[in-house]
Amino acid sequence: MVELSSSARKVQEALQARGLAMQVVEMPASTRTAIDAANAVGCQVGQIVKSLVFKKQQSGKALLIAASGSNRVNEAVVASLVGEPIGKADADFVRQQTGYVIGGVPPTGHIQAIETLVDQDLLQYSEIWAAAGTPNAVFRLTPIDLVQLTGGNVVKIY
Ligand code: 5CA
Repeated sequence: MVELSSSARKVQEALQARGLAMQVVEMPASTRTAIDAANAVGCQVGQIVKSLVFKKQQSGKALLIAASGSNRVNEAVVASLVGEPIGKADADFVRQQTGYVIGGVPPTGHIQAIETLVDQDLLQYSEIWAAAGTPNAVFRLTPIDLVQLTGGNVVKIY
């Protein structure tokens, strides 16, 4: 078994710590974007979980949206769900809040707990794939696993 890089290992350990058997895999090809990840894994783009970090504009807190790879977040819709405007986070904020770089941000295993919303469109699939710490690491899970792992509310994001 090939050893995982340190960021991917952190995600694997976070899953293990929760008693979950999911396996982080490092792919030979890039999984930096949802399209890359779908090509690398051989699934539909919609089955890729994008872990998108936003900043709540009043509280300054991070909000993670676990979105289907084929969807775009409507910031106005989400703002009304969370009760304040949201804006896209910059790369530094993402790193500081999650502990991971853009393109590898996982939906769980962050350096601190982050309020999360889960895109309801992910629930139509029997299996989905999420980033696992680096731009070529992913793990397979079910939508129910995602909801449990993140503690996120399942919502319509557009
Ligand atoms: N590994 C893949 C699939 S699991 C992945 O992480 N996809 S992603 O969509 O969650 O992450 C890439 C996202 O990061 C892009 O959709 C985009 O919203 C965001 N992003 C890319 N570049 C920047 C940037 N410079 N600043 C802020 N956000 C960015």
